[in-house]
Amino acid sequence: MKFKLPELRDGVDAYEPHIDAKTMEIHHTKHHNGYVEKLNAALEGQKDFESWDIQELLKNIGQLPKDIQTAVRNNGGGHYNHTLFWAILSPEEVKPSEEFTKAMEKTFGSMEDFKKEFKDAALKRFGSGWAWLVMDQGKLKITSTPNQDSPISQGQVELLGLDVWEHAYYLNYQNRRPDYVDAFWNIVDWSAVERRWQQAK
Ligand code: MN3
Repeated sequence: MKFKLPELRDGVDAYEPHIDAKTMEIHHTKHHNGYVEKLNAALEGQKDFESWDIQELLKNIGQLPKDIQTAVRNNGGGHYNHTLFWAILSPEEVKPSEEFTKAMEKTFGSMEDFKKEFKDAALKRFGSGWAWLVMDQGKLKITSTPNQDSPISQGQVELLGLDVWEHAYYLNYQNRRPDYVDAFWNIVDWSAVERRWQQAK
């Protein structure tokens, strides 16, 4: 399968001032595109895996030839994680439904508690990686991964992810990762998160 860079739903400047247009442009056309190109290069000539989609590849990294496993983990993960990240962003926050809010409150206490715990996961991730809200064995859970590792490779379903690589925020926020995490909530499309939750339940 030849993988392609997906379009941004709302364009590069839709998330100002929370994520600036320049960061979005570089993040999408350079970083994400780089993952797509390197993933395709790693899979070049791998006839046995031609029909595999990105989820199948990341769920079964161990079945791939040893010499391409790292490339698929990093670049396939990069492609998959960023595709999800763009899909849960909105120019303005789309509020969660009552049903989803209740499920979140049952697990985390309140949406504020959830945000606190999520921020903690995002700040404790040393170096590059991601903070996640996932479904794990049918339950809502906060987790984080290093580099471009994806929860899908651990059998979890990603509902919401935040890229905490410096390339995701450094132009605007420099070392202030906490401010970037706080700003993120202004542009989360909870309806997209909730659709993933409904499918994963
Ligand atoms: Mn990134």
